[in-house]
Amino acid sequence: MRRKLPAVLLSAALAFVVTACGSGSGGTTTADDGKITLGFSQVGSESGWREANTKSIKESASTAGIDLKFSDAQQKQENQIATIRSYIQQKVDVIAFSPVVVTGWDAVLKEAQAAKIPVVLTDRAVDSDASLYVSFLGSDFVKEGEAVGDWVLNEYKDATGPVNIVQLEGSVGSAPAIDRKKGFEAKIASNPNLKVIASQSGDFTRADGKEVMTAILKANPKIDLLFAHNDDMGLGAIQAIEEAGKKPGVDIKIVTIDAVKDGMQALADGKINFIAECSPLLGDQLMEIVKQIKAGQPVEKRIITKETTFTQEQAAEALPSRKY
Ligand code: GZL
Repeated sequence: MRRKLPAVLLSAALAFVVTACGSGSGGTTTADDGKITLGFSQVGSESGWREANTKSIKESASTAGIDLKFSDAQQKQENQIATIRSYIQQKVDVIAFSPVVVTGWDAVLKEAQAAKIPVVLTDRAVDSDASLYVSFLGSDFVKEGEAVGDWVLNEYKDATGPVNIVQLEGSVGSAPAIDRKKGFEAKIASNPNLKVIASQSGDFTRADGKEVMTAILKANPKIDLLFAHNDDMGLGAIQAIEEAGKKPGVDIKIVTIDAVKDGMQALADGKINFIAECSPLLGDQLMEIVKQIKAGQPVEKRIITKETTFTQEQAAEALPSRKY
């Protein structure tokens, strides 16, 4: 005859089963309502690109029914590391972040792995071992630098003398700054007339772009071209160039990367000459990856976003339908 379990034991056993079933991969516990919890650490709010990226992440999480914990690190790696540690303590189901710089992530990624919480990199890469994260979702920054370099090679293919180039680099130590510089400089090396006479970080912000370009204009009377690693630094430099009494896009040609609305407007207005796109709309793809991870499905290690380039004519046509 089956002995009846006392009610208190039965309810305790039931509670354990429910809790166990509700647990995510490894030691995480999916929220009581079964919702996936994603902890996201964002670089900051330094540029129009970043604001569009944040909007994409938040809107896509809401649409996907994923419970998003979001933090803005104000471009400080120590803030990102502290936030990732707090997500580990909270036992979120998945951690995703856009690493402000390439180095210094091994320890915290190992802590997440020990806690059996999968990590997804978005937008920027790290130099940690690839076994420490599930996937990278973002752009190929070397290709973006090469696309700008190709335009410059063509623009000055008939130059008979030196073409003086200024480069405004992104945040020091960040993957986009390192790789855009690498792609651009390797591409223009084939024409010895193309000379980078000054190259300095403007930290991807409009204010720093203006400040650095103002100093470079004072020190260099003949500048033919500016390559800014993002639209925002290019827009800051435009202010500096105009305050120096020169015509941006004419006296000093300007090429940038991102293709956010303000950059595309300057391109259509003739103040910028060429932009290579870098899409910030990573939210939907990130939420798909998060759901695949929780469903135990395989995820590609490196997912590169599709991007294009814009001339002044193409910008005028594209502007009305741009999402960011
Ligand atoms: C690129 C992204 C860069 C943008 C900048 O994916 O990391 O950071 O190009 C942004 O506008 O600040």
